[in-house]
Amino acid sequence: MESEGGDIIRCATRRKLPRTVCGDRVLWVASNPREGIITRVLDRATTLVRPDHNGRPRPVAANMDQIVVVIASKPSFEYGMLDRYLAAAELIGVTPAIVVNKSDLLDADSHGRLDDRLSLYRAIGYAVLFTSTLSTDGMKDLYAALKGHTSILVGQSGVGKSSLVKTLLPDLDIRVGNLSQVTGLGRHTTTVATLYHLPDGGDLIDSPGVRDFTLCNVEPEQLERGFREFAPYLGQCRFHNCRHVSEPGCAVADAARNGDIAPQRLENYRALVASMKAQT
Ligand SMILES: Nc1nc2c(ncn2[C@@H]2O[C@H](COP(=O)(O)OP(=O)(O)OP(=O)(O)O)[C@@H](O)[C@H]2O)c(=O)[nH]1
Ligand SMILES: [Mg+2]
Ligand SMILES: [Zn+2]
Repeated sequence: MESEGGDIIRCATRRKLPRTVCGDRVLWVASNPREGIITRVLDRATTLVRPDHNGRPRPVAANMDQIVVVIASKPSFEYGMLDRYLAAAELIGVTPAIVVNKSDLLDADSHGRLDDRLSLYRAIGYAVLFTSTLSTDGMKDLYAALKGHTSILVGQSGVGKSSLVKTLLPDLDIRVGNLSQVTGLGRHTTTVATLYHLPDGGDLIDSPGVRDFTLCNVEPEQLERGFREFAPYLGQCRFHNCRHVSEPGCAVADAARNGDIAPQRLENYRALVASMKAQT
């Protein structure tokens, strides 16, 4: 736990309190020098939740106002996970941004193609940044986007989240996923979410990578609000409970046909609805 003065204090938690997560704000009392007891966990403005190994919802971090979905330029990304993260961000009321890391691995052609595949996100107002921790391309823009915010970096394992933090905060001893040259073992994959302060204000949370990200605590009927460009059409469908899957008179489907919504996004939305139905 970090005090207001910036001291790190080892704290026990009073029983019956909810489990604290990275980014939580707490009340505490000192018990010994440099030791304390957490007496209360303050209400969380926002919480990012994802399923644990057993599929139970588990908060990862709290109180962020920006979710930065990191994808790697190679291997090529899939729309599915990106859209699930974006929907999660929208549903918890947090601004998402998209970072394509490892841009150094792209030649001009593949850079252009990837940029095209992501242009549909720019069109709906999401920031899309290309970064490289090797060439440091785009790092200034990323820093500018993070400054003054509490952001969490999320995405698959190995896309370079910890490397981005390390590049932004070179004085910290942050371990990244280099294989040991000698043994080939000991990949430093991040195991817990950790919050770092940015020098000019704002915080950055590094989170453990996931193979996949699924939405927790979201009902199929809420999902439409996770796709921000659907908003103008919601309530305009023939059926008030239209799920925008195959119903006649669907305003969202019409918008996709007219090119006002990217057909790819509607496809991703429908795939997500189908996968949620399959679960229940
Ligand atoms: N070519 C290239 N490699 C990079 C870049 N950034 C990170 N890497 C490499 O990608 C590998 C994984 O980096 P990490 O920063 O540990 O990835 P991570 O997203 O934190 O992974 P987890 O902690 O497992 O979620 C390391 O070998 C890095 O050296 C980049 O911009 N370009
Ligand atoms: Mg990491
Ligand atoms: Zn509809």
